[in-house]
Order: sequence, then structure tokens, then C-alpha cells
Amino acid sequence: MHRRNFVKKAVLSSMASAIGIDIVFGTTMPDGYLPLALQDPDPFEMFKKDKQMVVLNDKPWNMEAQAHLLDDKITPNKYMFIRNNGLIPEAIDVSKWTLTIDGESVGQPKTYTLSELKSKFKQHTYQLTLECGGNGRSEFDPPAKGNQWTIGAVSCANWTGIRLRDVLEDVGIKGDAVYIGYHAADIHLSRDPNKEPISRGAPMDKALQDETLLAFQMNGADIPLTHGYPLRLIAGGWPASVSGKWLQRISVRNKVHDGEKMTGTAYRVPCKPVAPGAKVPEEEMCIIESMPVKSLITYPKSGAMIAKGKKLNIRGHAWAGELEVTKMEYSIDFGSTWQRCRVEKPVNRLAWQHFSATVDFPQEGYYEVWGRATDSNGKSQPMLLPGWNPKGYLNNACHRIAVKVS
Ligand SMILES: Nc1nc2c(c(=O)[nH]1)N[C@H]1C(S)=C(S)[C@@H](COP(=O)(O)O)O[C@H]1N2
Ligand SMILES: [Mo]
Repeated sequence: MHRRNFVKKAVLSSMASAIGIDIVFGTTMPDGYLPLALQDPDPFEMFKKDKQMVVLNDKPWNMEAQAHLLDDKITPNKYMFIRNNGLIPEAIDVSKWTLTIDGESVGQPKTYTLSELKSKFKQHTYQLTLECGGNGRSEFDPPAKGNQWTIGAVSCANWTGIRLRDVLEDVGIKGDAVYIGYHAADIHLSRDPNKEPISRGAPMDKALQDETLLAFQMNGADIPLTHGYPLRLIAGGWPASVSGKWLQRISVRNKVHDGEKMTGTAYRVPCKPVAPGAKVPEEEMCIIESMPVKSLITYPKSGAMIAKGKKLNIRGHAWAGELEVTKMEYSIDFGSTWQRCRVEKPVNRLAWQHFSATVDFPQEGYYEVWGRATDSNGKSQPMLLPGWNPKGYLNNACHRIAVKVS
């Protein structure tokens, strides 16, 4: 009895300090009850996100942008989507944070402190496109389980860090290395410490690219907590799930990494196209690598009204995984004819590219402006949905906005 009261008092005082003021009738509060003030934190405030961001899930937190919010050339935190598979790590002590490189294909595992990583290796900054493999999932039919992303699970921020390659060279990698797999500090939804929410990776040639970073800064400041503070793997152009947040360990594997969400249907699509709704055997599913060509019209916002006789300036971004976007077009007649947009070179490999165009509407009425990007292999975005797949990945259909001319 005494012990129970003691525990209750300790819980009450920690709740009171979290709320910032005493809970007056706290002792009469039912056991195990969580006060409302602690039940519903405001995610926009908590993550410093714009109020126009859309929350898709709160356990775990998942939030997406709308197309017009992604208008900046470099995505600021307030418009960056959040995709968490588990719970954000609690009470991070950066002075104790370490990164360990281990696995079958390293001679001797090696552990670095954060300050060693920062001082020992040369730092690089790249602007890198991160798109969730499930971006666009909401359009698939039959529907796929998971977050119903529309178009807003993509970002292109500046990331500063050191090259993974430099660290792997310092550790020493065996000739049989095939893949790297990451392990992170986030917590499984079940809170079972033996389970990981996600542990993905990439083949060695992606791991060794110049732009594959162990990042500790985003847009010139510490990485925000929900985006992987204090250390994050960044592999632009691939499904963003490869870019492990809250990074603690990288295993260099002598086989394809088999961590959480590397196997089964996770981040895999049928190797060959299948009919919508088909059951696909596991051995016919292939791991998603480079993301497909895609674009977003970020200005104006869909639903724009313009005066008759006025031209409309449109703009946005286009990206193509490991490739470059070589052509960007728009259509105002549902894809019957296409006109060229101006498209800029990327600031560096794996950064999205900006496009713009001036659109002339022939008469009053309702229009849709559709955007279509083409990559350096000559592949274009499909006008509507691409191939159905069981988990609803890789929807790179043309983005479209509604415009009324009157
Ligand atoms: N440790 C860890 N890393 C992670 C995830 C996660 O849940 N835990 N989610 C992945 C997925 S599926 C995506 S799409 C991106 C999302 O990155 P963001 O939340 O910074 O936009 O992080 C990836 N890295
Ligand atoms: Mo993702």
C-alpha cells in the first residue's frame, strides 16, 4: 500500500512537470490514467511543422505535405514529410552517441563517437531527394494497406555529413561485401527491445557513392529529432526507407541485408507486371532500388482562378532516382498534346530539378494542367496509375492541378 502511494506520487510529479503546473486533484485521478494535456500533443508544434501539413497517423507519427507547400527549391523542415515506423528515441545523449560498423564483411568491428566522426572525416553537403516508396499509395485499386500517402511524401533538403565510403575504408571492408544494413535507436511500437521498427540498407555500390552520407546536419542546423537526430544515413534517389534515421550501427553484410522490412513484400514490387489484386509469390518480388521519374507542380495551388486573357506561370520540381530529368512537359488538354517546360540542371547529382513554364489558355473554362517528366533513359511518367503492386509502391503518375479561367 505504501509502496503504491509512493509510485503514484512519483508518477504524478513527473506528469505535473511535463504539463508545467501542479495537477490539483491528482491523487483522485484513476490509476493508469493519462491526463488529456499529455494525451494529445500538438504535432505541428512538437515537430515545428506548418499547420497545412496533413497528419496520416499518430502512432507512429506520419505526416505529409501538400504540393503547393513544396514550392521551395530547398525543402525547409516545416514542409518536410515525416515517416516513422516506430517510436522516436527518448532522451538522446549526444555525448554518448556512437556509431558501430560491424557485420560479416568487416575485419574488426569499430565504434566511433559522434565527435570522432565529425573531426576525423571530411564533411560534404549535398541537396538530396528523399521520397517514400509508398508516396502515391492512396490511388491504387485494389487499395494497399499502409499510410495512404497522396503526393506529399517527398523532400529535397541540404544534408551535411561525411561519406559512408570514407568510414568504411577506415574500418576496412572484406572483398565479399554485398550490402550494408542499418540499425537505429527508434523503438518498436510494441516497446519490445528485441524488435526493430525498420532495418534496411543498400548494395555496396550505392553505399560507396559520393553522395551517400552519414549526416548530422539538415539545412545547416542539427537534424530535427523526428528526422533522425543526431545521425542519419542519407541515400538520395532511392526509397527514403534506405535513409536510416537515429543511426547507431551499420552492418556490412556478405549477403543481401535481411533486417526488418527488407524481406517479404516490404519495399518490393513484382519483378514483372501483374494484374491488379494478384497474389504474387515472394520469389517473384524484387527490392526497389532507384526511384522512378516523377514531378510536382508546386505553383499555383490546385484550384487556382485566373482572369480571362491572363497567362499563368507554373513551376515545380522533377526528379528521377539515380538519373537526371532531361525533359519536362505540361498539358492542358488531358494529355492529348504536350508543351515544353524550362528545366534546370540539378545543383548536384540526386537533387531535384526545377521547372517552369508560361501557360496560355485558349478560352474561359475549367482546365487541368498536367506535368510530365522524362528521365535520361527516355522513360516518362505514366499519365495515370502505373503498374499495380501489392503494397502500393512507386506511383509516379503525372501530377495535375485544376485551374479555372473566367
Ligand atoms: N530508424 C528509422 N529510419 C527510418 C524510418 C524509421 O521509421 N526509422 N523510416 C524510413 C522511411 S520508410 C522513410 S520514407 C524515411 C522518412 O524520412 P523523414 O521522416 O525524415 O521524412 O525515413 C526512413 N528511415
Ligand atoms: Mo517510406
